[in-house]
Amino acid sequence: MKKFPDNFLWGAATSAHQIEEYSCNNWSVWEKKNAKKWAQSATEKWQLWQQKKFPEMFEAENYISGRATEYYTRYEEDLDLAKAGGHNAHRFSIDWARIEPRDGEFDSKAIEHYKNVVRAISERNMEPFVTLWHWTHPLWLEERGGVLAKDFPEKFAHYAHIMAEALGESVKFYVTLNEPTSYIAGGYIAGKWPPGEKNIFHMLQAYKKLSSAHNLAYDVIHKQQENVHIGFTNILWRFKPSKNTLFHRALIRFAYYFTNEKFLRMTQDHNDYLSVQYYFSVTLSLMGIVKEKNTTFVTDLGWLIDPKGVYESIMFLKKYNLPIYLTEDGLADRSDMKREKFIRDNLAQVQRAISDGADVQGYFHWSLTDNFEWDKGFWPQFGLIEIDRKTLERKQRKSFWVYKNIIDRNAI
Ligand code: IFM
Repeated sequence: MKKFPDNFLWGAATSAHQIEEYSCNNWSVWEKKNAKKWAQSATEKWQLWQQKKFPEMFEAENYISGRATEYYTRYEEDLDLAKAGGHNAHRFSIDWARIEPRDGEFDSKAIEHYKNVVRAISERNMEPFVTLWHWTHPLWLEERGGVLAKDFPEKFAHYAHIMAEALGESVKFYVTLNEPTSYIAGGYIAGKWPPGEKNIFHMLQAYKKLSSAHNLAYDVIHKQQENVHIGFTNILWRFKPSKNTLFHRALIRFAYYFTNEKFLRMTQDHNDYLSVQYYFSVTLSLMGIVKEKNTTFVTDLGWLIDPKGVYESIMFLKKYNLPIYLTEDGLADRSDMKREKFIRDNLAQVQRAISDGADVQGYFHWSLTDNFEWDKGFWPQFGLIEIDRKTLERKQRKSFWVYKNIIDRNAI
């Protein structure tokens, strides 16, 4: 058995829009606008084996978050389950749109709600990891340009200040922004996420706005509390060239810079810890990402399972000499046939990185329960806990207990 460090944080990660019922933000509007189109284009998007296995992808309803998992009202039940799974930490996010539904107007009931969530986490002896922006913001802000709005950084920092003040000393870990580069790619390059653009100029502006928002919020929260740990979560990609030419290698370097590095550089000196969110490796050709032909080592979404990327991602961050947390790690695997091995293999890579000197201090599985997977809707199921879509009944998957066992031993 290989031990993890003492006081290692073990938990699961979630995000507001993916589990809370009846959100009203930039994403809820976006999904309503696109649900039909996504259902109709499922044949082009997904391979035959996926279409057969997950016919819900052809229904518009699949793409509407709606009542989600009713976490907003059932959070205590889910936190009890996390506790029963041995978790000593829990990552969740606050929906800014609930907190500031109109510009400058803060909803005291919503603030109180999230204070109660933090209290409920702490009462169960779990460390709250609070994300302030997990891709959703208020509609009034989206109408002004979303992350490109002139005052986005200031507005975000003000909201961060309000929340940090309300939550006080009960929160020691903040995530300002979740995977800003995924949002930038989805919203300004691929055009499949809000605001649905394909505009390189706006993409570059989004890097600027989001990094300023992070840096400002970092300063504002630290002014209030010295001893909190603040960072952003970073999606890290593993790229492989389709051919071994100089040109292909340069292409990989270019892609690596924009996905894994640029945001990190733009927020240097404004991070108390660094984060790894690694989901897959991809092969890049001059035409873009090569469609994965392998159907064995892939998740239900067709994402290639490649644990080496966990080690590489951690080692890439090691040079910054900051604590590292895996703030998300998971897979869509409805039948739960692959999750156990996935967790063990990935944690073995974490161990390897620790042995090689990386200061990894925690791991959050994505996700605690099945949830709403953005433009893919409900069919991809990432949960340690399965949710029956009709009754919303929660049921631990086998991997839930495997993960518990690892946590109990603090070892694999
Ligand atoms: O569901 C998402 C999450 O919101 C951000 N990271 C990746 C997950 C899986 O796609």
